[in-house]
Amino acid sequence: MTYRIGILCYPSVGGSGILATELGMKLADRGHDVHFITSSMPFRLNAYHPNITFHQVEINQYSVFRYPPYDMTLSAKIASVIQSFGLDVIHAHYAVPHAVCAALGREMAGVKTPIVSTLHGTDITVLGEDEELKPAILYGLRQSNAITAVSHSLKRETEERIASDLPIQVIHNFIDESVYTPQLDPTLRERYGLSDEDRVAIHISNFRPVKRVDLVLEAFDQMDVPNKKLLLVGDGPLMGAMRRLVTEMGLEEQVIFAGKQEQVAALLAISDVHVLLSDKEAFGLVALEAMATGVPSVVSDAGGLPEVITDGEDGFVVPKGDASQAASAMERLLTNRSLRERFRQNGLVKSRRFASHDIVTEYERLYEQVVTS
Ligand code: GMT
Repeated sequence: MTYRIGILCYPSVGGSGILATELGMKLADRGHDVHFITSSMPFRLNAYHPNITFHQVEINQYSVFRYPPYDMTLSAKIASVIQSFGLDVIHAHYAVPHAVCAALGREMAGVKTPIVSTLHGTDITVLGEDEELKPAILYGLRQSNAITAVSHSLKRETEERIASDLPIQVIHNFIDESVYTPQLDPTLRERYGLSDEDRVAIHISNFRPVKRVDLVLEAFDQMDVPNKKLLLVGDGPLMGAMRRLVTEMGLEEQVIFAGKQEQVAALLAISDVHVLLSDKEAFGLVALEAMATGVPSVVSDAGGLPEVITDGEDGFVVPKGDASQAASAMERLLTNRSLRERFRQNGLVKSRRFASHDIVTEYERLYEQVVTS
């Protein structure tokens, strides 16, 4: 059975946008008719697909509005797509604003199109702390016909923070295994000025405070590893502060800022260890990307990260905020080739648990359940 599916997500760079876009593309490959309803073209949606339609939400910039009415415009767009294309299901990524807009859109269209809402983390772990927003989150979730969370940790946190009776199903994130493979581009290390002797740690994020790039630098600084290098990939609000910190710490020769990159698989493949020491992380898609690329991770024990990385098997899980434990875990991996190789092999096997085929099938089953009930 194939369906007409509307997908709402943040189209810009970020795990939830990547996941929603990859899911849409895989569903389209399986014959579903997929409609992305977003503010701009999702960044990974770069190839034409006959089963995919992109509906752009154009925000009215009328100067009388102090705040452009994005949520309202998105809801109206959802209503118009429901009416024009007869959607069978709407998949909202994030409770706020997307699940709420899905509910408003279906109400405006005067239909009962089922809504599947996927929680990705920050809507619960950050926005959920704001008492003023809680009713909106709860409304979006109560209006949903099915709710999924990307980790058991996020499911627990949603029950604790928002409401304990919400029927949440855990569907872990997946990666496109044709993209994340241990394929080395032999010229790439050289292009970043890296020699064969260099031991390379990599961190990839949006440089927001929650990612604790400062702690990554502190741990890297503490490590006693000859020829150590740190590749920092991404950009975001703390970039300027992190550049200054690198200078203050005298690490200019060892830290390479690679900037925002859309295809990170090749950069992961030239690295020896991946590091992610976030204070909050519902899943940590990048740790899975590293694992599938054959790079062991050192991660904090935040949120869902321990569901992705198994301590002592395919990486190390260290306490949140602890730079010295992170430093010694990175040091162990960077100085011990056989340990690295063992973790790499374990990780490659484990990453198959997050294979796109199985996880897309779980979403398909959920669509069938909400459409037929
Ligand atoms: O981590 C971010 O700041 C971006 C955010 C997003 O919207 O992509 O990531 C969240 O969703 C990802 C996909 O499910 C998860 O892998 C990230 O762990 C989650 N981020 C946080 O919980 C902080």
